[in-house]
Amino acid sequence: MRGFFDRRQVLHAPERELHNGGYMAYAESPARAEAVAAALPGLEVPEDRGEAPILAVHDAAYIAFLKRVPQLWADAGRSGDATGYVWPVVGRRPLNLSRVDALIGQYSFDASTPITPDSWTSAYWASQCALAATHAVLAGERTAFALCRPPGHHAGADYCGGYCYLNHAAIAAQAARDAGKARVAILDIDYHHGNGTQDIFLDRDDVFYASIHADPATDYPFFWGHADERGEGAGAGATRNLPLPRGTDLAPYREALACALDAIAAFGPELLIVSLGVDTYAGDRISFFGIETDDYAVLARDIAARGWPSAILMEGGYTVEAIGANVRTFLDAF
Ligand code: Q9C
Ligand code: ZN
Repeated sequence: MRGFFDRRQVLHAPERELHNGGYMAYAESPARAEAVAAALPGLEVPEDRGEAPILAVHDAAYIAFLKRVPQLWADAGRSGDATGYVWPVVGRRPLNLSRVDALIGQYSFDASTPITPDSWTSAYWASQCALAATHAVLAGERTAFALCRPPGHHAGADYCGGYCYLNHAAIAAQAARDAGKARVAILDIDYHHGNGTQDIFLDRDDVFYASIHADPATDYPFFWGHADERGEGAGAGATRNLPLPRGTDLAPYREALACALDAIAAFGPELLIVSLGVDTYAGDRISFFGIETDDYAVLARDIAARGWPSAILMEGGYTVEAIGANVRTFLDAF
């Protein structure tokens, strides 16, 4: 299987994150990508397709913000990573604010995406990997892999959050639509609900979004991913959420996966994008499912058996010692 990765994706290295009331070392580390790359010999450097496919999903003002924040942060006399502390949830209305702290509040939804001088560069190349894998599949490969890092599924059209700055799965799906594929499905099997991906396609009927994740009643991102979120307007019925309790292991996970795959089959996609998070792993540092390394082969075969041309994009997975084996096991079986 062809796979894509660019060395510039490890430049982004925030120092710390707010976690359960204190700071801890940033879990979404460059070492994650290094470990996956070490387990997958032969990854290719993606072609540079420019910003146009990114701007087909993300607002131009948000992209300008990502590029500009490090300079604004320095101009304000700050050191360290740019992080916000005010989010306009209450009484939100359009304002033309320019202070960096206000802009971070406007363009993010949580404190998990510090912005460093390298964040844009690393996220940009992660998107290029997703595009390279997608175009490989559009050109006739049955499957291709993109080592996207930083990940993407929590990022919306005009916001970052949850370690995500650019939504690579959405960018890939939109590129496939623009290349003439009428119906694209995204299957999100990261431990966390992909609120950004859902938000981007919520009111559309051309991109189906199905997600299996920890119940947001107990787990991040809390406010999205509940079973009653099924799409809006033209997109009514084109979103499917399958929340599962903490402690879920292979057997119940496979039942949910069969439901998601049946829903995707009823939609009839011409291309499948898999948002692959291996933070469902039993030993994950920040998550609470019970999927073992060998189980990833079972899940991969369940998905591959449906026969859809598939681009597989990396999302989460935070136990660096296991992430390579988990991804490799999934891809080998696929
Ligand atoms: N105390 C992905 O797996 N931090 N994002 C939560 C909980 C954010 C996970 C802190 C977790 C985001 C792509
Ligand atoms: Zn996750």
